[in-house]
Amino acid sequence: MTNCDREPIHVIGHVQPFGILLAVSPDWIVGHASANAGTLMPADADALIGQPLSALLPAQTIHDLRARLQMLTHEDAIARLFGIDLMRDGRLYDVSIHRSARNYVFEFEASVNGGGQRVQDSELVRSLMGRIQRQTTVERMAREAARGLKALTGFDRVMVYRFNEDDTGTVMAEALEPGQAPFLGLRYPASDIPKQARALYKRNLLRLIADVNAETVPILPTHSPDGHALDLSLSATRAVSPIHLEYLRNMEVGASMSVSILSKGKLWGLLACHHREPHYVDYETRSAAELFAQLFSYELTQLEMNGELAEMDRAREMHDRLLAQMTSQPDVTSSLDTIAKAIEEVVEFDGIVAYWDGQFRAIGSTPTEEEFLGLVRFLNTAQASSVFTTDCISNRYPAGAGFVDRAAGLMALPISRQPRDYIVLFRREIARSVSWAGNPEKPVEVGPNGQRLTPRRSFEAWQEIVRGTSSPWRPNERRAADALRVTLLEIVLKLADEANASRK
Ligand code: BLA
Repeated sequence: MTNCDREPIHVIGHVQPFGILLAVSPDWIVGHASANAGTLMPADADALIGQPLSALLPAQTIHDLRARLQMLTHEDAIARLFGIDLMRDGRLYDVSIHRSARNYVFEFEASVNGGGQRVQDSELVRSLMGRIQRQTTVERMAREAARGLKALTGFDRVMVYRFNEDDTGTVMAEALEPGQAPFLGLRYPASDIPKQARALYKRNLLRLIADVNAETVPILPTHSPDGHALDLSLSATRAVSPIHLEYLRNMEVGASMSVSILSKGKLWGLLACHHREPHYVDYETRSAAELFAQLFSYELTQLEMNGELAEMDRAREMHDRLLAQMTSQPDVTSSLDTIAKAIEEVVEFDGIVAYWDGQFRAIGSTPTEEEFLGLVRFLNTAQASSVFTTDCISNRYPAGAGFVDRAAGLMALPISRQPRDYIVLFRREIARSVSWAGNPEKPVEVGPNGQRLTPRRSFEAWQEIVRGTSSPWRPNERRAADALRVTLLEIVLKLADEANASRK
């Protein structure tokens, strides 16, 4: 765990100044109030604590709020009201309600459009979704989503930030104002969005930082009488980590918003928005942005799944063909051409070796037989009962450096019961160039918060040339190889049986 992973963001004890927060017990006694509560109600925050909410708000308001609690049907549910006259004095507010432990938490924001924005917003979301649905690649879909969210929320810059397998992230699409320097294609270290933040963003899908320089408002008291700080995980107006505010200031950003993109239960990425100046987006429009991101996530998942299904179909066809062709051949090494042609259709590779019963055969760019024998000893010790992949052989097997000019990555398919016989696919090195935002080797400095880590100051693109590495093996390619291994194992056993039978 890094310091960043320990930064307590869900019990931060403050809201942003655009929000007013009240937390009440199950019997509606005020337990916490943000220090600015006096701007809404006729008493200061201190004086509200311990009072029944019914003594503080008009009866009709209490009735309206109570009715909304029925919408809190599951643990992470959030109920919303737009443009309601809380004090019956003509001032309209948007309201967010959720449960936090045993409390009900109410958050109020002065309403900009008095509830009238919703129809316009939903009309816009509908037409934006039409454009998204027409796209046939994830990249194009992401570009439409960035443009769409920019139109909906008015941010200067909207990015689609996609998490890689190692939790680093890449800006894969971007919509900008003229004259802004693009971040498109830049990669950011995993620590920029620490673990607990990524976990939180799966539960609470949108966060707005309306002004990175605004003074935040404390929630009173900091701890309830039973010693707990109020859990703000689902809050709409939560203040954010000072570390992250420093990061945004370093980036010369005045306001930030991000909306989660979930796919198959995972945090796939974020729609990340920046503004050079402070930028408040009202709760109605934020709710529309959240809906837009949910619909986009759904379309994205569908598109990705369709691609996977098509690939699985091809893998199945390849199998059937292989099975038919190989049963007429005497052994694995002599059918290597057939095998290579079949695999080629589902997995990309530059070289292939069959090693069976002590016989070596190679096609394309591979290690020599001598080099391969060393590698087999290593593979035998690796978890050789299933498909084994690496995109950097020399990381796992140092002697691999000796043939890096021919093979940098491998996928090994063990094809006998004992780890001894293999089909191994090789990929050549690609000197990949990764553009990091700032030097990733120096992600941190000591900052105003003492010895804690602070984000790196420079966001100048920093090129890292990755050597000795092949392109990564995709999960789909692994799946196809796994299925193929089972087929090959079947064929191999059958061939061995036949050989035995003819010897008798
Ligand atoms: C949160 N970091 C975030 C968030 C983003 C990023 C999008 C979500 C909050 C928001 O919407 O602003 C990072 N923003 C990015 C990236 C881009 C961008 C990568 O626009 C790329 C274009 N951050 C650090 C380090 C630490 C850190 C070293 O760089 C830790 C010390 C912390 N980032 C950090 C924390 C949060 C965060 C604690 C959570 C903020 C919160 O929700 O309270």
